[in-house]
Amino acid sequence: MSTGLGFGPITQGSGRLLDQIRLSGVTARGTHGVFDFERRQGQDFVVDVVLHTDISAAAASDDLTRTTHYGELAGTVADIVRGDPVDLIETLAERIAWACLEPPGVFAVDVAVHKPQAPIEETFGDVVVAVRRERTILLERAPAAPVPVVLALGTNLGDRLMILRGAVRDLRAVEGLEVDVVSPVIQTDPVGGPDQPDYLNAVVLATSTLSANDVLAACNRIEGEFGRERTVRWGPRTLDIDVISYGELRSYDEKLTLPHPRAHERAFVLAPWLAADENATLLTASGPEKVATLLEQAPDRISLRQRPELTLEHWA
Ligand code: PH2
Ligand code: MG
Ligand code: MG
Repeated sequence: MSTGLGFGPITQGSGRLLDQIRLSGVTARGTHGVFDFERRQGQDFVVDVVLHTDISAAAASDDLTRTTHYGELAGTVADIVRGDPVDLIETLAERIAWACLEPPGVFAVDVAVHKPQAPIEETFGDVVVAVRRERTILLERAPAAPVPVVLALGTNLGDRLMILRGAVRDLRAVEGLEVDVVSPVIQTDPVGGPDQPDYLNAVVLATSTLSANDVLAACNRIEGEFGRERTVRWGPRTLDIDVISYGELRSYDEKLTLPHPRAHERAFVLAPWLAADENATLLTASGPEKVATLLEQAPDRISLRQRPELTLEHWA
C-alpha cells in the first residue's frame, strides 16, 4: 500500500500549514466500471483519503466532537464504494471528495481511488485516480433540494424605502430564488465605518435552487442596479444585500464566508430576522444559536427604531 498519500500539505488563508488526517487502504466491493461483467461481478476498490484540517482545538481539549471521527469517515467512504454504480473511478473519487468536505473543519481533501483488479490486458501494479478538492467548490454546487437562504438588506443613501422595495421586487424576480418572508423595516445607527447617515435594514427569507455563488451573484447584480459603489469599506451605500446563511453550509472563502462572519453580533441583521422568524437559528463558531439569544447580546440593539409604517411586504 502506498504511503505517499495526497499531494502534500496545503496552507489556510492565513498562510499557516494545515494538519492532516490520513486514512488509507479502505477496501470495499463495488460494481463500478464500463464493462457489463464489472457491473455483474463487482470487484474491490481501495481508497485513500487525506483531510486537510486544523486539529489543534481537538488536541487541546482531547475532544472527539471537535475533529472528524476516522471510523465514521471510513464508513462513509466504504458506503459510497458499495453504493450506486458509476462507469468511472473519476466519478467515484469526486463523490467521495464531496462527502469528505461535509464536516465543517475540513478545508480540502485528497482522495485516491485504486482499482487493483481493473480490466487491463497487460501486467500492471495498480491504477489510481487521485483528486484534490477544496471547500470552495461547495459554493459552486446547485443543491439537490431547495435550500433556505437568509439575506440582509441595508441602505443609507438615496430614497431608502424605495430602494428596499425595489430590491425586494428584484429578488422576487430572480429565477431559482423564492422569496418566502420579508421582515419589517428597522432604522439603525451606522455600525462601524466613517460618519454616515442612518440605515434602513430588513431581512428576506428565501428558498433557492441556485448555488451559493449564484445567490451572491444575484445579490451583487441587484446592488449594482441601485448604483452601489464599493469604495470605502463599511462606507455609506445605496444598497447592500448580504448572504447571511445558505442552509447549513460553512464556507471560509474570502468572497463569500458562510454564515456571514459578523451576523451573530449585529442587531441590524438579527432583529429583522427574528421578526421574520421567531424560531430562527444561526450557525456560529460554537454551533447553532437562537437568533433571539444573540440579539439580546448584540451591542447595537439599543439603536434600533421600529418603522412599522415602512412596509415592504406585498409591494410589487
Ligand atoms: N452595514 C454595514 C456596516 N454598518 N450599520 C447599520 N446600522 N446597518 C447596516 O446595514 C450596516 C451598518 C456593512 O455592510
Ligand atoms: Mg453588509
Ligand atoms: Mg455586502
